[in-house]
Amino acid sequence: MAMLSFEKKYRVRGGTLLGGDLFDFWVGPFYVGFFGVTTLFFTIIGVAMILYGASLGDTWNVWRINIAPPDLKYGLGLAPLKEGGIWQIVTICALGAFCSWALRQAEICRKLGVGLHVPFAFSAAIFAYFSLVVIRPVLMGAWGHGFPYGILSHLDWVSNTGYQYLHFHYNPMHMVAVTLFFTNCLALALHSALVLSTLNPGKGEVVKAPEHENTYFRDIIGYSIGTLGIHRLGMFLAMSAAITSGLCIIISGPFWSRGWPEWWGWWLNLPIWH
Ligand code: 07D
Ligand code: 07D
Ligand code: U10
Repeated sequence: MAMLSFEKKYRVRGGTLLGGDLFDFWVGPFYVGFFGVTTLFFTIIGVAMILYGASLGDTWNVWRINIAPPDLKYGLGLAPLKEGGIWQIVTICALGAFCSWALRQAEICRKLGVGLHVPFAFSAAIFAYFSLVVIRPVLMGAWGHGFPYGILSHLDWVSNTGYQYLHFHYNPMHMVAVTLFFTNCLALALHSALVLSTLNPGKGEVVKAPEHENTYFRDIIGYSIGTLGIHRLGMFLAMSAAITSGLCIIISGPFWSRGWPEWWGWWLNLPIWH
C-alpha cells in the first residue's frame, strides 16, 4: 500500500478550475471534480442515445450498429430525432465529454503542480474529431457531411469520402499527416527499445544510465536528441499528426472539391517546363 500513502500526500483540495470545493474529492482511485461529473453526464446521455438509436435500427450486431448523421437536405438545422437528430445529440454529448475529460486532466495537473502537457496533447485529438463533425460540415453547409457513428459504417464513410476525391493519398496534407504518424511510430519504437535495453537488461546485468542511451545514438548516427528531447519530439510528432489530419479533411471539400491528383497540376504548370 505504499502507493496509497504516496497518493495521500497529493490528495489535497484546491486547484480546481470551476466549482470550488464542489465535487473536489476522490472515489476509489478516481478523482471526481466538476468535470468528472460533466464527463459522466455527457457519456451517459450519449451512450443512452446510441442505444436508443441502435434500438431503432435493424441490428444489435455491435460491428453493424449505425447512428447516421442527418440527410444533406437538413443543412445546418436541427433534424428530427429519428432522421439524424440522435446523431446531433450524440455529437454534442461526445464533444461535451471529450472537453470535460480535457478539463479534468487540467485540474489534476494543477492539483499536482505539473505542466498542462497531457490536456494539450489530448486537445489535438479533440481538434481532429471537431474538424470532422463540426468545422468541415459547417464549411460545407450541412451536418450530413459528418461521419456516421458505427464501427463499420465509419470505415465506409472514410473510404467513400476518400474516393470522392479520386485518390486521397494525393492530398498533400494527408501525406504530411501520414508521414507524421509513421515517424511517431518509428520514434516510439526507437525510444521504447532504447529505454528497455538500458533499464531492463538481461538477468545479472547492471542497469545502465542515460549516458549509455546518448552514446548508443552518437555511435550509430552521430547525434543524440537526449532524454528530455525525445519526449519533446514525441509530443510534437503526435500532436502534429492529429492536427495535420484535421487540416487534411478540412481542406477536402471546403477548399478543394476536385480530385486530389488534379491539385498537383500546379507542378505541371510551372513556367519552367514551358
Ligand atoms: C487503442 C485507445 C482505446 C480506444 C478504443 C476505441 C469506441 C466506439 C462505438 C459501437 C486508438 C473505443 C471505441 C468507443 C464504439 C459504437 C457506436 C485508441 C486506443 C479501442 N474512430 N477508424 C477504429 C473511433 C475515425 C478509422 C477502432 C472513434 C475517423 C480506420 C475503433 C473515433 C476516421 C480504422 C475506432 C473515430 C477513422 C478505425 C480502433 C472518434 C479517421 C480501423 C481505434 C470519436 C480518424 C480501426 C473497425 C483505436 C478498426 C478503427 C474508434 C474516428 C478511421 C472502433 C472513437 C472518422 C481506418 N476506430 N476513425 O484503436 O478496426 O484507436 O475499425 O473520432 O481500421 Mg475510427
Ligand atoms: C479523429 C479520433 C479522436 C478521438 C477522440 C477520443 C472515446 C472514448 C472510451 C476506450 C485523428 C475518442 C474517445 C470515444 C473511448 C474508452 C473507455 C483521430 C481522431 C477525440 N490513410 N483518410 C486519415 C492513412 C486512405 C481518408 C488520418 C494511412 C485512403 C479520409 C490519417 C493510409 C483513403 C480521412 C490517415 C490512408 C483515405 C483520412 C486518420 C494508408 C480511403 C479522414 C488519423 C497507409 C479510400 C482522416 C481527421 C486521424 C482525417 C484520415 C492515414 C489511406 C481517406 C492521417 C496511413 C487512400 C476521408 N488518414 N485514407 O485523423 O484526416 O486521427 O481525419 O493507405 O477524415 Mg487516410
Ligand atoms: C503513461 C506513461 C507512464 C506511465 C503510465 C502511462 C502514458 C511515465 C508511470 C499511462 C499508460 C497506460 C496506463 C497504458 C494505457 C494504454 C493505452 C490507453 C494505449 C494502449 C492500448 C492498448 C494496450 C489496447 C489496444 C489494443 C489493440 C490496439 C488491439 C486490440 C483491438 C481492440 C481492443 C479492438 C479494435 C478493433 C475493433 C473494434 C474492430 C475489429 C476487431 C478485430 C477484427 C479483432 C478480432 C475480433 C474478433 C476475433 C471478434 C471477437 C472479439 C471479441 C468477442 C472481443 C472484442 C473485444 C476486445 C476488447 C478485443 O507515460 O510513464 O507510467 O502509466
